[in-house]
Amino acid sequence: MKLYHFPHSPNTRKVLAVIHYLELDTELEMVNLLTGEQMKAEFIQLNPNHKIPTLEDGDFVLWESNAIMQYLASRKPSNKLWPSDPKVQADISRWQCWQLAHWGPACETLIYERMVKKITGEGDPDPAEIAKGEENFHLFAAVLNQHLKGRRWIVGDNVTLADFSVGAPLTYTEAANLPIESYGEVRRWYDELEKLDSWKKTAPPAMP
Ligand SMILES: N[C@@H](CCC(=O)N[C@@H](CS)C(=O)NCC(=O)O)C(=O)O
Repeated sequence: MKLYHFPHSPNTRKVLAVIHYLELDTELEMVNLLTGEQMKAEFIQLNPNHKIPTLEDGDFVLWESNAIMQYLASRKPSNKLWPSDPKVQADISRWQCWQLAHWGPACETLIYERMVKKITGEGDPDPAEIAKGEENFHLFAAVLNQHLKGRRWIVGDNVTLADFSVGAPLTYTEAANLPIESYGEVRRWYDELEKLDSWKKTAPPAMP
């Protein structure tokens, strides 16, 4: 199996965390987003959305990070990241969908405005975008904070794909000044995630 990735991308990080946690034998090929390698014809043939992560397993090509995580986890039956109980899987899937639809975009707006624009020289943060990002961040952080009360992990008693998916955008809490200080449960849970070897090993290198 080969994973096309970019080490600074939160969507890459959640997939790499699964690979490390389950010790899956996977070849890694970097697609440098800063130099536009994702627009090369060979890559567009694999993923017409020109986005990483993208997985190649023989002639099966899969894109969308959360789908890749589920596919990889199902390669190792009876693991705790993606237990086989349909209700548990549905619950994990629910949080992965929530991340993709609501939580991720709220965080990404702030990450783009406050961090990515600086790196790519795209100018100052747009105050209207920051206001929108912060409003959405607070809306969804409150949902997550409430859910985490009395829970160590998002679903059940063990770390699962849900924690990797929802945790990934918080990689850039400090760099993008994500306002999590008033969400004590989110902070406590994310600190726990940061203690895992599979999370530590996938921390992005310093930005160029
Ligand atoms: N929904 C997709 C989003 C993937 C995504 O946005 N990838 C970004 C990096 S985090 C990317 O490759 N951007 C390059 C581009 O759009 O050209 C997923 O979860 O895999």
